[in-house]
Amino acid sequence: MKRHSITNQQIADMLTHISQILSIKGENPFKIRAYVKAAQTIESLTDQLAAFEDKEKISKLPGIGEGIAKKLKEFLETGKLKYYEELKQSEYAPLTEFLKIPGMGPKHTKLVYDRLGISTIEQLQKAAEEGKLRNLPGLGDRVEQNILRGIKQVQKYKERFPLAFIFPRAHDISEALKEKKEIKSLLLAGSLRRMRDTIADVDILAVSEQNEKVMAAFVRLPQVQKVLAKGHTRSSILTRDNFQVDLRVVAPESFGAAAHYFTGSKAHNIRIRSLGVEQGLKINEYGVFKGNQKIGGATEEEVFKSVALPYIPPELREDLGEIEAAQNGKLPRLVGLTDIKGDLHVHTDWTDGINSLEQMAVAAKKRGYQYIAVCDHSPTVGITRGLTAERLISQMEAIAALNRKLDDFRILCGIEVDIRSDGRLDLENSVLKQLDIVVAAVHTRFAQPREEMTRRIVKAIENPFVHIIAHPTGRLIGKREPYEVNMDTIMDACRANETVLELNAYPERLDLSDINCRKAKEKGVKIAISTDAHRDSHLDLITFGVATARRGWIEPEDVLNTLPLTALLKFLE
Ligand code: DGT
Ligand code: CA
Repeated sequence: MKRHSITNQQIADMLTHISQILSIKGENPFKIRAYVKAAQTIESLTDQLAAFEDKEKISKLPGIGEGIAKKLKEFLETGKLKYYEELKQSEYAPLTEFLKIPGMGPKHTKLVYDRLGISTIEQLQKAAEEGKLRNLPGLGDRVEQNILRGIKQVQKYKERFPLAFIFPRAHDISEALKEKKEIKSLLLAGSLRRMRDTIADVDILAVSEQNEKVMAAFVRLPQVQKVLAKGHTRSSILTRDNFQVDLRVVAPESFGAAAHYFTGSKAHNIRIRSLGVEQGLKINEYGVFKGNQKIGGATEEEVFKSVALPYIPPELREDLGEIEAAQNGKLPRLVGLTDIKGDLHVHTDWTDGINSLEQMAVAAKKRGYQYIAVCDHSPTVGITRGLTAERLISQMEAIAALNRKLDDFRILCGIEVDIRSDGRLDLENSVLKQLDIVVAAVHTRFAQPREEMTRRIVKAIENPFVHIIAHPTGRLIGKREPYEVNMDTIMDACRANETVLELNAYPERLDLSDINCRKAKEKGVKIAISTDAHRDSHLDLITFGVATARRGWIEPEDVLNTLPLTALLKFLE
C-alpha cells in the first residue's frame, strides 16, 4: 500500500476491526472504547490524516490518546501496523463477522466459539436451527430465535450495501482517480448517483482518450482486492470491502449518453429508449442516432431533448411517474441543500453527543443555517445521562445565555422525548410546554404488534405539545427492519394534528424512506429533514436526507426546515 494513499476511511476501518477483535477476546472495556472513539474521530475528520505534515498533531485530536497516536504514526509511515498484524493472527479475529448479526454481541461470539467451535455464520445458523445454542450459559430459547432472525436479515442484505457504507468509499476511489491527469472528468453513476438507500455495485464513468493508462491506474488502486476484468473500455474490480466497482472509459462526445445510460435506472432507460423508437431514434450508451447519423449524446440534456423531455434529476429516474410528469410539465421542483435553513434534531454533550451547545451552534451557523433545535434524549432511552426535567431546565438556561451571545442565529430548546410502550411520553406536558420544539420517538419495545405500535405513535402525534415524530419506522438499514406500523393511520393522524414526520438523515436510518416521503407528500403531511447529529461534523449528513427527500419527490414547501426562523417559530406556536 502506498503511504500517501491511505485514507481516513481505511484507518477508521482498521481501528474498528481492532476494537472488535479486542471485544471478542474480552479485553478491558476502556481499551476497546478508546479504539471505537478514535475510529469515530478519524471518520469525521475533514482533512486526510495522511496529509498531516506534522504527525505529532495526531495525538492532539480529540479522543485519540498517546498509545493510539503512536500506532497511527507507524501505520502512516510504514503502511503497516505490527500490533494489528499480530492481532489478526488471533483465533478470534475471523469471528468479527458475527458482530454484524443483530443479537450477536462479542460475549455470545466468544461463547459459541469456545464451547462449540463455531467460526462461520453457516455453522452458527445450523447450530441455532438444531437448538444447540439455547443450552449455553446466558442464552436460552429467545436469544437463539433472535440470532436466527438476525442471520436471515444479514443474508437478505448480503448482496446490497447500505448507501452510508458505499458512499464514502466510492468517493475515496473517485478522488484517487481524479488525480490522474489522463482523466478529464469523472462521474459516479448507477444507483449511487440516484442515491438509493442501498447499492449493489458502483458504476464509474471517466472521460479520457487514454484508456490504457486509466485502466492501469484503476486496477492498481490500493482499494483493490481482486481484478475481475480488465479491458479497453471497461474494467471491474472487487474492493477489499467486497463490493464491486466498474469503470467505463468514454469519449467526450458520448459522455451524456453514457451518463444517462449508466445512471439508470434500467426501468427508466427502457422507457426513454422506447420513446426514442417511437420517434425513429436509436438511443444507447454511445449517443442518440437517426439511422447511422449521430444527432446527440454529449450531454444528458441532449438525450432528454431528443425525446422531447426536459432534464430529469437522477433521483427521480425510477420509472415511477417521472416521465409522464416531465411530458406534462409537472416535474416537481425538488428540494435542494440550499433550501435548508436549519437542523431540527441535534444532540450535544449534555447527553450522548460529543460537542457542546456552543460548538454545535457555531458549526451550524458556519453552514449558513439560521437555527438548530437541540433535542437531547429524555431519561428512559437507556443512555446513562438522559435529561431529567431539572437538567432540561438548566439546559434551557444555558441555551438562553448562548442565544444572547449569538448574532443572527437561534438555538431552539427542544427534546427528543421517548414514546413509552403505552404511548405516554417520558416527560410531563408541563415540562414539554416550556420548550420551543418537541420531537418524540420510539426507542424501545420495537416488537410490539402492529396495532399496538400504531396506537402508541398516534397517541404521541395527538399530544398537543409534540411537533415532530423522529425516525418514524425505526429502521436501521442492513441491521434492523422497520417495526410493524400502519403508516396510513400515522400519516392521517399527522395531517389531522399538524404533526410533522422527520426524515432522519442519519445514513443508516434514512427514515422516512423515499417511498414514505412521497406518500407523506400525497397525504399533505409535512416533513422535517434533520440529521440527528451527535457531533458537529454530522451536520453534513443532511446531504443524505435531502437526497432521500428528492427521491420522494419532495419540494421545498413540503419541508418544515426550509422555513426561515420567524416563519418557523410561528409554525411551532
Ligand atoms: P445497483 O447496482 O443494483 O445498486 O443499481 P444500478 O442502477 O446501479 O444497476 P446496475 O449497476 O446493474 O447498472 C447500472 C446502470 O446501467 C443501470 O442503472 C441502468 C444501466 N443498465 C444496466 N443494465 C441495463 C439493461 O439491461 N438495459 C438498460 N436499458 N440499461 C441497463
Ligand atoms: Ca450499480
